[in-house]
Amino acid sequence: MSMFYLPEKEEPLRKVIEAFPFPETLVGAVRYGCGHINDTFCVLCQPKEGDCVRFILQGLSQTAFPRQDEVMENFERVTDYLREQIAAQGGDPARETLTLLPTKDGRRYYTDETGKVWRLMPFIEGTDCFQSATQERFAAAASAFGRFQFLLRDFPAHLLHEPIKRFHDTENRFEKLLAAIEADKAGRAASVRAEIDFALARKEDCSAALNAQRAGVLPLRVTHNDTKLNNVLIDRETGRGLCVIDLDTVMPGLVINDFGDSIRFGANHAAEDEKDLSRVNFDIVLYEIYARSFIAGTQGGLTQAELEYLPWGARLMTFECGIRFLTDYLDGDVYFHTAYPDHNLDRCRTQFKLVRDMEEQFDKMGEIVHTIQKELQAGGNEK
Ligand code: ADP
Ligand code: GN1
Ligand code: MG
Repeated sequence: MSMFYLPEKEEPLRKVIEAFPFPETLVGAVRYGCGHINDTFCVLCQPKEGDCVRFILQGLSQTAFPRQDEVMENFERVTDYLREQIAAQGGDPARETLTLLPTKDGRRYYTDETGKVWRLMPFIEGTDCFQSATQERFAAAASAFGRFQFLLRDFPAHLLHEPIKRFHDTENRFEKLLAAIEADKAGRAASVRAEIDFALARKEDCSAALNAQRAGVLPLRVTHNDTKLNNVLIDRETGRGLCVIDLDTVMPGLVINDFGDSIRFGANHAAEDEKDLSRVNFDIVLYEIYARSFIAGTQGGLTQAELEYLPWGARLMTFECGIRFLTDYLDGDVYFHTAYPDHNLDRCRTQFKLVRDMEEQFDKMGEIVHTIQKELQAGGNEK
């Protein structure tokens, strides 16, 4: 590893890299991607013959995932299952789902001296990962996440751990916000009164989906739970949503949340941390495009109640994410990666702006789902 390039601040990674049997000459490793949770690196190797090969080396966040063994057990079970399903559908499992590459001593991942898990995966080449939507990209992501739901429809949910308890329990997220306001660990509460008031005024909303779940109206399914546009790799050649990644939160959940989290992140033209809120606007055209491809991608897998609640999924995931950013801001930025002191606050503000927009257009959001449903039924009857 003498000529190997590693930025000085990443020196601890050297030991991790040594745990894996990389082919031939290691060229370098650099931080990669825009995830807010894990430590992701791209490792470059030069084999004796042919082009350089890239790998993704990822260390799991110990803050987000206290039970790292459970995350990895889920990861393996889900990807093993997906590999079979993809092959059965005539797809290419090596490109359409993630694969773990073993350590030198034959383990499926490496655990460092702090207990942090590191996993190595082939870099899925010929794909792009986008931070903002166009109509084409958004439709591609929607089909991929809809298909993901379809492929996992019969996955035995009891085999899955719940790596983050109450992950999309919006009522509990609200309680955590109240606790963070009360504790005011970073001394920031007084400066974000407007954001706190915005959240407090929406306490009742937090129960909209949970009440329906408790009443047996919305079923639990195996869901992804983190369906941002940058958690799907899009095939550069075909433009298709090829591979759903970031599988650490796959667990039983509500399908409306998978729909909603995608809308939260993608159905607008500004970044999640845009400072100029006049640029942050919920785009109902993108919403419609996503809804059409997502519903089609599930291949008739959604119940009538799930379809009815899709708009709530969007509104709730956006609100919940806003209160999570606000909570982390009040806690002193301990959960999400941040690049500057007010980063979580800027993110919270974009989410709350989008919530306001969605509230204004809520009826229209429901009508759009109805229209799509009719279209798909008519299309189905024609066949
Ligand atoms: P986080 O939980 O921090 O968001 P992700 O698993 O989403 O971590 O990975 C971060 C980024 O790394 C992704 O957005 C994507 O750009 C890239 N990435 C992850 N796995 C792969 C892969 N197998 N091939 C290509 N790119 C990948
Ligand atoms: C995190 O890991 P990443 O960046 O794909 C977070 C999501 C949030 C999202 C906000 C495990 O997703 O829940 O919605 O940031 N993931 C976890 O951008 O907390
Ligand atoms: Mg991610």
